[in-house]
Amino acid sequence: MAAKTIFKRIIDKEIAAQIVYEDEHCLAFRDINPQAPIHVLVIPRKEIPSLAHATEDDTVLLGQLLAAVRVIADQMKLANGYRVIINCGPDGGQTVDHLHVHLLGGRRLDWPPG
Ligand code: DGP
Repeated sequence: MAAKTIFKRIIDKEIAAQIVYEDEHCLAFRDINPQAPIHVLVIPRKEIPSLAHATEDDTVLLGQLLAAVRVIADQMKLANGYRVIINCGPDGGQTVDHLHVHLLGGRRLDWPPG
C-alpha cells in the first residue's frame, strides 16, 4: 500500500495542524509555510491525488471545497478579497499529492504569479 500523504495523516489526526474549519467532506488548516497573513489549505477528506485525478463523481465535492473556502474567507474577515489557488502536478508546483485548495489573503497579492 502506498504511504499516506502528510495531508491524510492530518485528516487521521496522526499529526497536528491548526485546523480552522471542518465538515463532513472537507478539512481546512493553516499552511505550515504561509505566503500571506492568511494562508489556509482546504482539502477533501476523500483521497484524490490532484485535480487532474478528480472524476465526474467528484464534481459535487469540488463545489463543496469552494463553498468551504467562501465560509472560511468570511470567518477570516477577508472582505477586501483573497486568492484561491489549486496547484496541479509538477508544472503547477504541487508538492503534496492530496488535492488541496490554497486560500490566501490579508495582503495585496501580485499578478502574474511566478
Ligand atoms: P502545494 O505546493 O500546492 O502542493 O502546497 C503544499 C502546501 O502544503 C505548502 O504550501 C506547504 C504545506 N504543507 C506541507 N506540509 C505541511 C504540514 O505538515 N502541515 C501544514 N499545515 N502544511 C503543510
